[in-house]
Amino acid sequence: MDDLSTIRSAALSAVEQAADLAALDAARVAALGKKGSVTGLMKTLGGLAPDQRKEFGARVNQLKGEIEVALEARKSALGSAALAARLASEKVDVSLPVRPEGHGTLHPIGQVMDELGAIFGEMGFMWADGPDIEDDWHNFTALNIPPDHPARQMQDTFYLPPRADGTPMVLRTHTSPVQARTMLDKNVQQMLADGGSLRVIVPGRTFRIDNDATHTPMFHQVEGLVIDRNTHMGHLKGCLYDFCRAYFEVDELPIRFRPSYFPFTEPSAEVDIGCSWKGGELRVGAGDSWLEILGSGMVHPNVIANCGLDPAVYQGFAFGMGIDRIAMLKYGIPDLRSFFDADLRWLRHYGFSALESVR
Ligand code: 2NL
Repeated sequence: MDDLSTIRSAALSAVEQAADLAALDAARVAALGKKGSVTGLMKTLGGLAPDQRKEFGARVNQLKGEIEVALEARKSALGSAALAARLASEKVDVSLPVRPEGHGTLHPIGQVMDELGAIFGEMGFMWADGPDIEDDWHNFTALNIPPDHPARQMQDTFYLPPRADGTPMVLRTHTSPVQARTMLDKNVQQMLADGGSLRVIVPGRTFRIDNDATHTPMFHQVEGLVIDRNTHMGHLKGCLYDFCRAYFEVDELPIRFRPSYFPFTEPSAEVDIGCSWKGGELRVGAGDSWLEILGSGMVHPNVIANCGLDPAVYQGFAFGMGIDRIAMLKYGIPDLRSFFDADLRWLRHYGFSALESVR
């Protein structure tokens, strides 16, 4: 039938020539839509004799199928063309040099904290954090510092308004309250009861009322604690020898232990490393001078008991040092106060690239 073949070629050429998806949809509506040419042919079927209807109906249906296949094919061809055009126009030149964006550096204190985490981490210590604002029990009493101890005086400690229940609050004067909280932790106590040992370091901010060339009201400390049933002074010495050699990167580092006093350890010892001041410049690991690095000792039985452990069963050692101080010594930073000036020129000089970090 002429009518059918005219409609066929018009519909198929409209599909073939559609330049975009909108034109393609217009071609679909023109053939198969409610008022479309093929739909119009369908509508004439009702007026035909039954045998003609069957034969013509089959041909119209076939045409409808043919147009649908052509629509699909054109649609996917238009899609690939659009993608190819986008790929061509959105080309990225990867050979262009990067823009000179500024990038930050790590503050020496953060760098040293990372180093401490790496060195003690290899020795099996975990890292613990705790609050800067402490109650007076965790900061002093638990650590065997009695109420009349000079460390508690207003001149040394920042006192805060008490809690609603009257508990006196302070800015922590050392990180020891975090070790106390760790020993009091029920999971840690279970782990010890099961025969394990506790090894923890606590790097963090600490606060004292002090402000001169060698003291800032906020400073940084790292303390370490080991608790089990057998740890003794020999382990303390071995651990601190290994730490000093790893941190200062000197294999033959002279180290000496001097008797000392801390309320929370008994016996207590301060640790010095050998150094020289030849030509006014500090060299660690050689020479005839000594430099005090850290304080240490066997944990006082009162501290063990205050932290919920039986001092007849458990013992251990602890140590503490100033992070700012060991950072100055290792990286030759002359003035403590410059750490906290937030001066970009200083940071560009003493800061560390994130890629140099030990993490
Ligand atoms: C120093 C000395 C030290 C500790 C800190 C400690 C903590 C607990 C129990 C026992 Cl929970 N001791 N800490 C022990 C000895 C020395 O620090 O000169 N710090 C800057």
